[in-house]
Parts: sequence; structure tokens; C-alpha cells
Amino acid sequence: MDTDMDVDVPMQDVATTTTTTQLLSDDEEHSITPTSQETTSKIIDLSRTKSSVPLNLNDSNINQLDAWIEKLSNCEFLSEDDVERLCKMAVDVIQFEENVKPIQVPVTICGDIHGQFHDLMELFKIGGPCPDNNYLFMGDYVDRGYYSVETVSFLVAMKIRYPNRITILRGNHESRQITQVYRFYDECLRKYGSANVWKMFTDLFDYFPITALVDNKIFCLHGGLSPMIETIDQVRELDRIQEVPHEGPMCDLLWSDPDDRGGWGISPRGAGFTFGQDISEQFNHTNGLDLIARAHQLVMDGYSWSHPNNVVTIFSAPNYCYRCGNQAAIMEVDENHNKQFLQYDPSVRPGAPTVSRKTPDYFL
Ligand SMILES: [Mn+2]
Repeated sequence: MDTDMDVDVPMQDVATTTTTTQLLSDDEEHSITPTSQETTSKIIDLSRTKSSVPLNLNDSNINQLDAWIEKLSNCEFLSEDDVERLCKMAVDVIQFEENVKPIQVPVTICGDIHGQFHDLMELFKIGGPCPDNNYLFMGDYVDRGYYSVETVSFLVAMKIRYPNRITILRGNHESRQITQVYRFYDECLRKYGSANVWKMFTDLFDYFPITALVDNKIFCLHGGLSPMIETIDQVRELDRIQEVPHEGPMCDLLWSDPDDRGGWGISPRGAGFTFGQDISEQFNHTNGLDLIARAHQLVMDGYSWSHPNNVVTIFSAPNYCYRCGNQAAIMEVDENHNKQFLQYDPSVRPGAPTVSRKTPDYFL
């Protein structure tokens, strides 16, 4: 029985608390022991494939990517060799993006997806197809749902194919440690028979940008603020190309949550901090921002304002974990910075029982 889902369902996604704490001490146990032989038999070192110039798409690349995207659109995963090609191409695109990726309006901003592939397809139906529309995803593509491989492969392929139309930030689940606990690692083993694909993707995650800035007004990131970061320029100076650290500014940006209490608080998740309205207001004032847009927390309507209009949470996995009964949302920001939330319900998943929209007791 999958126990992590049971603990995880509370609004605050608290399960990650226990995980992080455990992980800090159980490090060795989680380091690919069962498949280390398979993994080492084929050494894939993305850092050695790094080039000094961004990928220049040619006709052959484009045809290859279009074929992959079509296959993935049908929720069929790529071969291991194709994932290796995909990740190498992705490094040559993503490594050149800044820690604070500048983005122009209009753009549609999206929160957690968590391997719910069919709901991601629904998201593109609701928000309009890419590349006709610009998208910003704020992390947590993998874990929890059953289709993390297809979900992350699809988004990475779209990123390479339309690099100026889609931005994919890093979430706290785009990490070696977290994915070994919350399914992505197991899913890769089951679908590919070894941990090679897991290693390729988690190596790639190190290159994902950690924040984005929409027209210098909306600061977008997965988690929240850090007591060690007062200005956006300080984010620009971080060395992000690494596993998500257990503490420090990069960890906080991916793990923190807004809170009703003022000031900084200890996070029940065991990583990052909670931050109050005073902190958000100060950060937005200091950096000339209108808004902080973030994901990371399950919210029943798919979006939720806090601090009162300084922070918005966006969550794009409807009926999270196939059982939470929540709506999902995305936020469209138009040329005039008007914001519109588009909500949606879970899509039909082949072979899945009819979805119950009843709110579970434990939310009440
Ligand atoms: Mn998260």
C-alpha cells in the first residue's frame, strides 16, 4: 500500500516534511543501490556533453522532435536511446537560460503537474495549444501520478522544439533525492528496466532555471522566498547547476510557503521557510514587483491569493493523486497585465474508475 499518498494529502503537502528529514539521514540507502550495476554499465555524463553554444535546431532535429512530440502526445514513452538524445539536446538549450528567466507577456502560468499526463493535455486544451500560446511551468512535473516519464519527456521535447514559447522551471520534485521516494525513480525502473532514464532526467534537472520574471513585474518560482534573498539580483548570482541543496537560498526558493503568520517561520516540510505578508510586501516593494506567482501547494480551486494580493498560488493537477477532488487552474496574463484564471477538472484517464468529485473528509 502506498503510504506516502496518505500522509501527503493535507493542504500543505506535509508528507514532504517527513521525507526530507528522512532523506537527510538515509542518504546512502536511497542512492540507486538496486540498479547500480546497470547504471554504471552505461555511463551517461551530461556534463561531458555540454557545448559552449546553444543548440541550433536544424531540419533533422526538428523532424526528430516533432516525431517524439507526436508519440508522447499519445502517452507513449520514448526509447531509452531517444531519451538520451532528448536530454543531451535539452542541456544545450536549458543551460544557457538565466537563473531568473526573463519572460514577455502574454503568457500562461502553470503550477504542479505531478505526472498527471492526461490532465496536462487537458491544460493545453484549456489554455490553447503551444506554440500558439506562451507557457511558463513552475515545476513539479514528476512524482505522484502514473505518467511522470511521459509528462516530463513531453514538456522537455516541447521546450527544445519551441524554446522561446515555453519555459520550464525547477520544482522541489525535480531532484534525485525526492524522486527516489515519490515514484519517478520506480516508474523509470518499471518502464525501462533500469535506472538509466531516471539518471538522465535527474542530471538534466540540475540545469533547469529556478525562477522567471514576467515583464519585470511578476516573480515566478516553485516555492517561495528565502531569508537569504532580498533582491532578484541575488538570485541571479546563485550557482544553480547542482542537486537541490538541503538548505540555503536555492533550497528555499523551491520549498518555502506563504503563511498567515508574519515574519519567517519554520516550515513543517522540513525544508525552506514559511513567510508572512510583511516579508512578501517588502520583497515586492524592494524589487518593484506587482506579484509573486508560485505553485507547490494543493489549493482546492486551483488558485489562491494570499498576503492579500502579493502572492498567488497556482496548482495545475486536478484531483491531485487521483483522489483529492480539487480543481486545477492556470493563470493567463495578457498584454495589459490583466490576469485571468482558467479552472479545469480532471480529464478522462483510460482504465481509471469514474472520478469522485466529493471532497474527502480530511479536508473539512
Ligand atoms: Mn512542490
